[in-house]
Amino acid sequence: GQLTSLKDFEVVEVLNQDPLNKSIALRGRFAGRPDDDAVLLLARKPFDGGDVTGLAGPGLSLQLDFVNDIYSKYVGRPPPQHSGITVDLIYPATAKHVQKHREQKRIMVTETPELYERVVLPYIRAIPPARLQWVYNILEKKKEVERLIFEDPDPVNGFMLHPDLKWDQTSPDQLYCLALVLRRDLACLRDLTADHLPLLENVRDKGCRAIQQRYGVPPGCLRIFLHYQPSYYHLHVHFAHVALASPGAAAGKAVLLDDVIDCIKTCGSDVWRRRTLTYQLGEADELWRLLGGGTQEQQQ
Ligand code: M7G
Repeated sequence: GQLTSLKDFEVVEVLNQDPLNKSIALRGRFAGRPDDDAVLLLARKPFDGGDVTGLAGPGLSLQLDFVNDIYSKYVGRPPPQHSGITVDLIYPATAKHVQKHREQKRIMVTETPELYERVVLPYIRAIPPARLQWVYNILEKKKEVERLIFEDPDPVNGFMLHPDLKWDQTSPDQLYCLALVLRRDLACLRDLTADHLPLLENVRDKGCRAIQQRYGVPPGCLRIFLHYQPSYYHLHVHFAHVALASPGAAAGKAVLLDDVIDCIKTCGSDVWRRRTLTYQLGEADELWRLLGGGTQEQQQ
């Protein structure tokens, strides 16, 4: 349901604090539902670059911190329209959600094709389909309909483009969009072959065009990538502004869509099945345990 305040919410655990991103992740419970965890992500909104006069104007009250020669520092209290924070709620949250947002050691792992077939593929196949409910809600136009940026309805090469959950759509230089392919038979990077080149190129080309038309951000300002491992195993492509420094854009997590395409063209159709892939996982990730994490062999 819809909330108007958090009066019935009780914080149980601070999962993570990120002063650089000005965000925190909390675990909590709602009154009367002691068994259901909620994950709450709070972040300060970026300044709206289009409305600087409203921010640095009479609405901003100042309290002096110190003055030294020509340098001074204040604590400013912005007017309400500039002091918003984004509040993302996952409720009821699974143990997996809690673990994903809890601060944890990151570890690099190397996944050979053999490990993929023996460990990772069975892990992916065992994930309950309910995890993808939000994806199917979008594809079936039950949710986020008014947020749709672009749609190509082709059953084989089609996709839908939406603003990602992570982006509040205030500033284009924080742009983050998500393309979900319509077909449901592709889980991740490992499934991609030369058969899917038209799909991948279609997502790239039409996704770029739609973003330029809607937000004025040109293709040269977009970092377009897939995650390996993703959190959700229904093929999707991230479109993020190149200026955005998010952990999801880092090596060991993001694989550029152009590299995915070029690799298939230069190395052969089954290259993503044959490659050994190195990536990072959280220590609390189930996959890390399945891959033998924590054993002496891996710790060396
Ligand atoms: P991922 O690579 O599977 O996992 O990306 P990650 O979360 O580790 O990056 C899934 C992407 O879908 C992320 O960028 C999420 O922010 C985004 N996302 C997740 N959910 C549950 C939603 C949603 O309900 N709506 C939208 N628009 N985006 C979502």
